[in-house]
Amino acid sequence: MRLTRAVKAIDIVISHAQQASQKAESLKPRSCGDALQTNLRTLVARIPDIRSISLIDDNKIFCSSVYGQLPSLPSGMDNAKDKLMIMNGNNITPYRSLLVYQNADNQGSGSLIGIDGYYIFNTLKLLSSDTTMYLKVGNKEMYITGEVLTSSGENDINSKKSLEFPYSIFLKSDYKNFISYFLRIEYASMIVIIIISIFLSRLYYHYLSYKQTMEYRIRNALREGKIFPVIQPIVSANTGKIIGGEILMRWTTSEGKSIPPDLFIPIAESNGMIKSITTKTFQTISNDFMKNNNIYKDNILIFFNVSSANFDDETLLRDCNASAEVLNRYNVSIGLEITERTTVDENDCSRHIIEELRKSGVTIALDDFGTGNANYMYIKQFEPNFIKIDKTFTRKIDSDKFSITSVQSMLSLGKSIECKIIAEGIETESQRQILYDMGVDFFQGYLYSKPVPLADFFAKLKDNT
Ligand code: G
Ligand code: G
Ligand code: MN
Repeated sequence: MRLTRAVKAIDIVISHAQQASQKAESLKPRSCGDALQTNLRTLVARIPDIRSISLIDDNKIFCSSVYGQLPSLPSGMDNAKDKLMIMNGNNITPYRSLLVYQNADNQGSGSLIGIDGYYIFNTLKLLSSDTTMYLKVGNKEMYITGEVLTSSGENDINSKKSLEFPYSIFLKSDYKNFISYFLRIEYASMIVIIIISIFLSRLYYHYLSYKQTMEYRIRNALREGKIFPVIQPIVSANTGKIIGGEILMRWTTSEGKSIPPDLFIPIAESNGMIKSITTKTFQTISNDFMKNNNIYKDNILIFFNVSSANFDDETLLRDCNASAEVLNRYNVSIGLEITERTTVDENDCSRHIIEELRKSGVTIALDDFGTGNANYMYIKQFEPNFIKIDKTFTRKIDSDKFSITSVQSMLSLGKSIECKIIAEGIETESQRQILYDMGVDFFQGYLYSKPVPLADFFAKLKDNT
């Protein structure tokens, strides 16, 4: 762009010399007299940019606008039209560079026009601004300082050749110039780029540290189905028939390692991911029953574990209602297990949610009863349909007096508030017998089944006669 403008400007300067030579030659000079000299000087005065006009014949200067002694023909000139030559000053202007324009025919007659180098390098200087330009004619180069150098032979790539006259203009690709140009012109952009880079690297840093967090890992695992539900059947104490089951989460990493729920559920509760886990679980289970597509003769009760965080907003309510709509088609109903590990605060929000859940026909069980610190408070708050006896009591039921007393007290509490009792963690026939004799309504434990994939549960339900 700047090169094009420079060539245009220099072309104009040289065209003035061309003009001068045409005018001088049209004077049809024969011999050099006062009249001719005056005419030449008048042309020099009238035509811009030019410094001298000399007339040549037989390759010799015979008349000139220059006062005094006739200048000698610069060496290297031959008969040619529109020929240019850069000179490091001559005897007319010893300290100033000069661009000489020559127009001569085969007999060596014509004219020689001197253009002051000042017009050339000043034009280049004006257009150069930050990167240096220079003019090249033959093997000579004229710089914006006015300096004339013989070409080293290595030229910068960025150049433009004049189409009218035999010269080119080069743009000096000077590293230092480029940096200073960039800093000066692109100063604001640099600041913006630096700020954006800092911002992006901070963002990336946060992203990297976020990737280390459990929140990220849980979110990813949920999306990839690495956190998935299994179900443990719950059976009737009287008939041994499956009446439903408890949904329990499992996490198997890509490397095949399993992360126990005792580890990731409390973390998910503290970072809020538990809500996403709950939502995903309801969706998965509904889909599984839909795929199974079996309408059960006896109602099946599916328990989902929920945490106090699930009572913060209406997500749980929406999840339950959406799932109930699907599950009810198959004669399956929803139960929620409320753990005592973290307490659900009694406030307007939780009260409202519990009330609405009840209206939607959701069954409520108090989980891990007697192990936390909310048991009797929860009775009033949730008016549960079930109390689940924790496996710590079951484990010692045939040896520990305290466990027997605790279970007895839970049974009598259950009777008085019309609440059914489920005993968890039944592993042996002896435990089953004792708890059965005491009056427990339902059993859950390894004696019947470990938590199993939903498909296995559906198969068990088929044989459930
Ligand atoms: O069977 P298991 O060892 O997986 O259960 C460990 C604990 O994790 C249990 O106390 C159970 O209540 C809890 N848990 C399992 N799945 C869920 C779930 O989906 N939500 C909540 N809140 N707790 C769960
Ligand atoms: O806390 P919650 O009751 O929701 O969790 C039930 C837990 O008990 C699950 O981790 C489940 O795997 C485990 N569990 C279920 N049946 C048995 C059992 O018979 N013995 C033992 N030790 N654990 C059991
Ligand atoms: Mn439970």
